[in-house]
Amino acid sequence: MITRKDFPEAFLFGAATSAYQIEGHGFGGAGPTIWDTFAAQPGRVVNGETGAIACDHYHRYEADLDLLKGLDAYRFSTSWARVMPDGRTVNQAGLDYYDRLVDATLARGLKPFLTLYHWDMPAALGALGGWENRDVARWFGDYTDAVMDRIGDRMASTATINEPWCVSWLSHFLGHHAPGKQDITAGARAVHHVLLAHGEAMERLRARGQKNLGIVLNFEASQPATPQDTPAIARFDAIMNRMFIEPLTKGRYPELVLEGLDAHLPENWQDDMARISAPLDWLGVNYYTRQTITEAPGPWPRYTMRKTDAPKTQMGWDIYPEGLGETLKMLRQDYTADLPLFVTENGMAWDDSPQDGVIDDPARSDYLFSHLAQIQSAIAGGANIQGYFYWSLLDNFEWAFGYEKRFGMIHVDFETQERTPKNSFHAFKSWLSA
Ligand code: IFM
Repeated sequence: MITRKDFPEAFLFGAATSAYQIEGHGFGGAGPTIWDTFAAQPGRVVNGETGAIACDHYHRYEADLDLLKGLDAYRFSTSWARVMPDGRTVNQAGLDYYDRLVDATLARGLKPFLTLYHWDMPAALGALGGWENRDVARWFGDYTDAVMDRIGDRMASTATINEPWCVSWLSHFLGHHAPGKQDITAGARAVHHVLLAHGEAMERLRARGQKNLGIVLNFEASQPATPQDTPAIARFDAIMNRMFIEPLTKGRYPELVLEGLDAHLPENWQDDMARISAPLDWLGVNYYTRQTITEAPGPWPRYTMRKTDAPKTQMGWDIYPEGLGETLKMLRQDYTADLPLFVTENGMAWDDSPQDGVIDDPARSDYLFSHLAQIQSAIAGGANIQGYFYWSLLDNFEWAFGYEKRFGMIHVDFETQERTPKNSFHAFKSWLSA
């Protein structure tokens, strides 16, 4: 078993959360988000649940951050709709809250890793077309400035957007997340505008002299269901794993993406590529699982997922730690070379319930340490990986799955808001201090 000492001394260990999933969006003058609109539509979110109360972190952040003592860093997000309830006007109470949160983070010796967008677009901007509207880049730039005016002086690191693939493809083409569209043109426009908004925010952040700027992308390993499915794998890999990193680092979309999206991208998209590919200081890598892919009839992209009998999490996701090693290798070879990487999310949902006040979750400890071993071995092979954040600190609002799926290292009883650290959290903390 690897130890803390097998990692470079400066390597950071932390935990991650996002605003809408934990804060309690009903408090502090936050405005409705596209997730509130989405959850109000029957069948979109399990039980129609929302982030209105979530973990009530808005009132409990001091005690929650106490739990993190002994770790090095805390990855959190600011909520666009809390800071700008109608998408334009600044809510000072929202900024006051983040001011307090950042001070409380620093007071516990934790480095603040900010993500500016983790999916809570103000509903008012969603109504104007959201990510399909090119103006979103300017709206996001204005929001970026409002946040940084208040807390930019204390950030160890800032990411523009969390998981552009989910913000665009999962939400506008696959329809699983807000706004729930299933439309290839909406998907293509959202893909491009998310990148453009990132480019705009990077310019604003650079102009302010902010340091340590990046973006967080999600990646999945893959295997073909049969040898005949290799072409489908290439299309899956292009859309899932290369559709954002290639524009960001090389200023172009992968050929296999253009094969399906060229006709649907906004006019003159090529003119934006220089802004989109401005240099990053680091890349965030979110990794959870592997997919088994097979060819499918019908329109592009003509692939689908196959179920396997591999061990699974509560989400039904295959547990495949080697995929993290494969992803880190692919990134270094094909795109990022020596750019610093952070594993900004990795973790598993499990059907945890306290037994006499104890939550024994050995599967989560195994998941954690087997993924850390992949990172350690990548570093030993020369990869420049500088930190790891477990997803998530707390059980929380798991988007379309509501509160049913528990990713936390800390159990949350959503009736009483009682927190109970799970055994995996105790194991992580003692591993860190050994
Ligand atoms: O909960 C999400 C998070 O918001 C983004 N990345 C994946 C997590 C688990 O699904």
